[in-house]
Amino acid sequence: MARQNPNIVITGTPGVGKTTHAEQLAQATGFNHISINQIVKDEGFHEGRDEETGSWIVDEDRLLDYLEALPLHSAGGYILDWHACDVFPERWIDLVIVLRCDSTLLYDRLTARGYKDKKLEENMDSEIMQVLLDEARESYKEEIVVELRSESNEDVEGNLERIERWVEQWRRDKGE
Ligand code: DAT
Repeated sequence: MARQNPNIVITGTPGVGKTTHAEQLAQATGFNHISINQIVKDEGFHEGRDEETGSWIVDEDRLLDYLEALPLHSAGGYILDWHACDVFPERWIDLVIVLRCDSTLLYDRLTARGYKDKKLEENMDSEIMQVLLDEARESYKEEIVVELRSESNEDVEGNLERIERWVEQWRRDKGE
């Protein structure tokens, strides 16, 4: 049976605004917000932390088994929030939002979070080189990948309105 609600990936470099968007979108739509980082930590789907960057070394097989057991592909209505998006099977996903942010702003957000040295440098490079946008475009059909700016509160508001309209349209298209 086709799902009743779409599944949306919100991706982008750490600090770009994924959690901010995902939480507000979940509230507005009633969809389930899945913070992949949180699940990886809570469920122990990792093999410890990378010594240099402090990032989790994720056990993707166990993570995918966990997601597979959710009514994600049958019922839909999930918001998947993670800095990586190429692990989710294409058939699960209806929309991929890639958030982008000016590098000076991102620098301030990441230093405020206590990032420094290699971790800070890697994430700055990733944003400047649009690594996650390219990854999204390589992993999903071009027409479902949308790049949105996330620099101000007004951006968040506008983005949410746009995504909510998209969800309504998706439902209308399904109902036809
Ligand atoms: P992520 O989940 O991508 O790591 P976040 O949602 O935790 O990012 O945001 C990081 C910080 O930046 C947080 O203090 C909120 C702020 N922020 C993010 N997007 C913003 C925006 N569009 N306008 C203003 N502040 C924003």
